[in-house]
Amino acid sequence: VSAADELVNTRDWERAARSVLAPGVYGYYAGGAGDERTLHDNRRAFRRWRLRPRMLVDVSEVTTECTVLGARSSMPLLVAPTALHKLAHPERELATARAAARAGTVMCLSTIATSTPAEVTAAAPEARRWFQVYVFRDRGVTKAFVDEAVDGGYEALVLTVDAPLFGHRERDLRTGFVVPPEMAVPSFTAAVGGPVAATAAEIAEQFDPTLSWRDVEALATESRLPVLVKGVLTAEDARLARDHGAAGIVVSNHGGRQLDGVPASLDVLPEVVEAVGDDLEVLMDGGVRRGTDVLVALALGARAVLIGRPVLWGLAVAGEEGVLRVLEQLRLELERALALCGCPSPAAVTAAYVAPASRS
Ligand code: FNR
Ligand code: LAC
Repeated sequence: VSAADELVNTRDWERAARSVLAPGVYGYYAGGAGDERTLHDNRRAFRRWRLRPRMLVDVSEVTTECTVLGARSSMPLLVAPTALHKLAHPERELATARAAARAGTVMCLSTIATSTPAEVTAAAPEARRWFQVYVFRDRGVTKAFVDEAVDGGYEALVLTVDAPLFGHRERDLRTGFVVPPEMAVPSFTAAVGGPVAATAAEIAEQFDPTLSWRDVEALATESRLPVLVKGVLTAEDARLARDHGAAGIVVSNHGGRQLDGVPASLDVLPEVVEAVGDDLEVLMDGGVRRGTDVLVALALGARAVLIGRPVLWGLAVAGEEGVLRVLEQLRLELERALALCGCPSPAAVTAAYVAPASRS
């Protein structure tokens, strides 16, 4: 796609993706729950902070490299689990995983993927891969997918805890969005016993709403992989996650798609870091669209951030190359922001590099 040359930031990629995607698919990807207040607040939260750069620091060598769950990543920005990549591009999650591998960062595969964990392993064996877990009412289906991820060398499980059912997504109601029956969603097909056209809400009906903290412990014990609990928004739940054996937490409101009216992820990050930041790794996602956003999240105590929608925009516009370009543009933005702040690496970023914006 030659027009991709003009796409210089995530906003450009979103505009381009909107023009190539069917309205129902764009609405499913872009939308949030209810009045989309939380969706918008995720972005606005970053504007409530200002950077405090330091001068005359040697930044002749700046790196964005960092350590996440004990292993190297090219940057503290990872690919969040998002469903149904085939709606964006025929090469689906395989393209996304290859791009993440080339960018040197972690790809988190969704349970609601249009590829199996083993297919993604085969497509991008060199990628650092995590598997996001939705626990189905049929626990056997979940066990089979987790086993496949363990066998395929996935390094961690990301247990999403904010979706016993899906939020009220009005864009999907307006467009009548359904997952086409010919689009294979292996986990869902296994759970319902055959291919069917389903709304997002109908997919979530297969999730087990009895899930509890004991399941966090069981998942860690049975898989022997580190478990990250995704969707924590309070210090109380962060402590519970730690006490039930989590290796990390993803502070997240699911990109504003679940309970409208909860705070922006960035706004609760400090509370979670204060509660458990010394004990486990705290990650965040929601509204990260700029290298400077990554820097602010690091300053507030995040080990790394994840991005959801921008990856889908890159995938929709230009497949693997599109995802790679989105990731690389953000990496370069972060590198520049670090240099201009006088931070030679992500590890150098502390709370001293940000201050609340004065009200204007
Ligand atoms: C998601 N998200 C998500 N999370 C998850 O744990 N499992 C999933 O299958 C999905 N699917 C999904 C689909 C789509 C279209 C979106 C936009 C999001 C949530 C995702 O992991 C992440 O929390 C947010 O996307 C982060 O916000 P941004 O970066 O999109 O603002
Ligand atoms: C969503 C799911 C699949 O947010 O987590 O649509």
